[in-house]
Amino acid sequence: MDNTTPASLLDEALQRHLTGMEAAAALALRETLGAIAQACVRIGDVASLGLLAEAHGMAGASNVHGEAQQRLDVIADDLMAGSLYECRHVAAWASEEHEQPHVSPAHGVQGSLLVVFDPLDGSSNIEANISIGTIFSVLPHRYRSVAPGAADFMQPGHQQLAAGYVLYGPATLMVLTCRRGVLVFALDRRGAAQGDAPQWVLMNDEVRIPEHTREFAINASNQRFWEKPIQRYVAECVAGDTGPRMKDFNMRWVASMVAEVHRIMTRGGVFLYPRDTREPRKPGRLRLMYEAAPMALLVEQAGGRAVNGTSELLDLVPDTLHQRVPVILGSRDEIDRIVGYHADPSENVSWQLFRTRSLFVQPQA
Ligand code: AFP
Repeated sequence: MDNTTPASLLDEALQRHLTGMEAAAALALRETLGAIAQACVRIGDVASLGLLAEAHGMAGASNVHGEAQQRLDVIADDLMAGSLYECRHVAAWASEEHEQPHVSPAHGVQGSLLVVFDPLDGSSNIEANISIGTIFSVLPHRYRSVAPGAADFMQPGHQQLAAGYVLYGPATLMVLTCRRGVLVFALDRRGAAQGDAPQWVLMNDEVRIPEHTREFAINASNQRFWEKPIQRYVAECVAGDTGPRMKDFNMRWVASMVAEVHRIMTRGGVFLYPRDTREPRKPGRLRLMYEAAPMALLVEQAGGRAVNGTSELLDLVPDTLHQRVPVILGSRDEIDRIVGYHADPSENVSWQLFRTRSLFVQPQA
């Protein structure tokens, strides 16, 4: 083991956690999650060095969405690909940074798993030294003996075998589900001075998202593009104890989905990146396969709910690898309410309220 390999605490915890699962399937999952975790330790190392490692700044290229790549996007993508390349269970992987999936040269036919990932979510926050993260999803490679193509990845989120994210914040945390609840690991680097490998230490194996909340997260600069049910929901939150909700709400927006979801995992809340009318061709901002679906599985496994407004995110069958979807997730009671508003968008739309109370417009005299 070199000094960047996380020690076996993660594997020991997963062995216990996966008790009862068929042995070969459990081994494949453990080793694959170990490979992902190892890549994330290295990504975290580079991210934490920032300017010192010349990891800040633009890479000078664009990704498949036409977004300018940061150097750290490219480094993180390479580190993840390198780790998956060596993992004997991974037949192919797909990333935000590439148009097409990569088939493992050595394991493409026999590997039992597919991995989809966003190597560095929230990368526009890098230079501001705000929390960023890696999001990953593990799917079955159902038709083994043939190397997988893009069509093999087109599986609805409820078929994910595991999903998770690593948050590179003040602490480096991995939040993981293998469909048996949600586990939180913290990366312990305290042995580094003695040359000990960093260790993923299990901190919590019963994450529950509170059903009730007074906190929501949305990019309010898009307000004029929102559809009626979202206009109504936010207007009612902003109206606080003088509106129909009869309680005050608090708003947060980090613009880093991993940080946003982690806050919800910790204390509840609602995260919305809804459908809007800006670009009708793009029904949402976030990507189904490596943002929405893995986060939806985590949230549901923690007792929350994740929808696109009308349907469960985990039921959506992707059309393309980089498909975008509206995302609304978090505390169950609030998501139930928002789905209700979508079911009958004309019901009780508080346009009166909205005219007098906007996010940034002061009430008119
Ligand atoms: P980047 O990785 O390009 O910074 O995108 C981050 C993200 O996909 C997600 O993490 C945020 O919730 C969302 O975009 C932020 O979007 P806005 O820029 O509209 O605030």
